[in-house]
Amino acid sequence: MATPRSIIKAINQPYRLTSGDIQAFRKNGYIHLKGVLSDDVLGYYEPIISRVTQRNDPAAGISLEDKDLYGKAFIQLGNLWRHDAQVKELVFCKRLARLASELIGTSTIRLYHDQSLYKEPSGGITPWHVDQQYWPMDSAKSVTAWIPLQCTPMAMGPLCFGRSSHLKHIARDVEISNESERIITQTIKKEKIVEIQEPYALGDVSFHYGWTLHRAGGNTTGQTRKAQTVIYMDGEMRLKARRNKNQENDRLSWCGDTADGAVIDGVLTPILYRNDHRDSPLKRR
Ligand SMILES: O=C(O)CCC(=O)C(=O)O
Repeated sequence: MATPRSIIKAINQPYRLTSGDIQAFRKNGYIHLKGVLSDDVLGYYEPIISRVTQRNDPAAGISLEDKDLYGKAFIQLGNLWRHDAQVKELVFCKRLARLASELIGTSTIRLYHDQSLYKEPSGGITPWHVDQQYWPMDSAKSVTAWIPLQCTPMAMGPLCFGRSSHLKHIARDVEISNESERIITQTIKKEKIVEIQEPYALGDVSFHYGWTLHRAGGNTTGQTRKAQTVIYMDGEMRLKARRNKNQENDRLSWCGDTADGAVIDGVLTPILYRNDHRDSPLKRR
């Protein structure tokens, strides 16, 4: 069945940022925006994303106790847009891609990949980490949209950000692990970085830079914490020499046959938004 036109319209119309929003994002390394997606939009896409995640769960059949730290943190499925045409509508939508473009200040925005992150009931913490440790990108112009698919109280493990930590070069070579949790927890105390963790209402979406420190608490509720993410990068992002095995894995997964130093411009990383400057971003919603 085709997606209702009202839904397609809603996910492609602009969300108006203020200049204060953009400044706050660049200073703090993250922004938590209210009312980005309507109840109708989430009510429509949540069951589709959940079905795709369930059907393709790479760890299906393994109980929570038998999973490693990463597996306890969440069920993770990448590039749902390749599995389902309707999920593709949301992942490719202009409302989110435009926000990404305005926040990081690029004239074009490219998809890096999307993923669902489902924290099961009693699911563990997501340890402190930086995303760009995993990404072979030659600039900091990357941003993740974190889209909870239900309202997410503190007990479910919403994202927590280290304010302005993207400017500090902390733990950039440490992959997500018990060690990243330990090292970053200590450094945050030492550097007096403020931790911001807030509940998300339905429709709230946050954006964080690839170098922003973040984590999530465990899910102490009896309900799965469902989140979809879309990772965007500058349309001109180039492939850099890999610093670790994670970046090499990501190159193989997402970067096709891009040569070192070239723009990451493959079939998996299309341009999603071009800012044609006809419509100023800095108007009130
Ligand atoms: O959903 C989570 O618990 C972690 C998400 C995350 O680290 C990210 O989207 O970058």
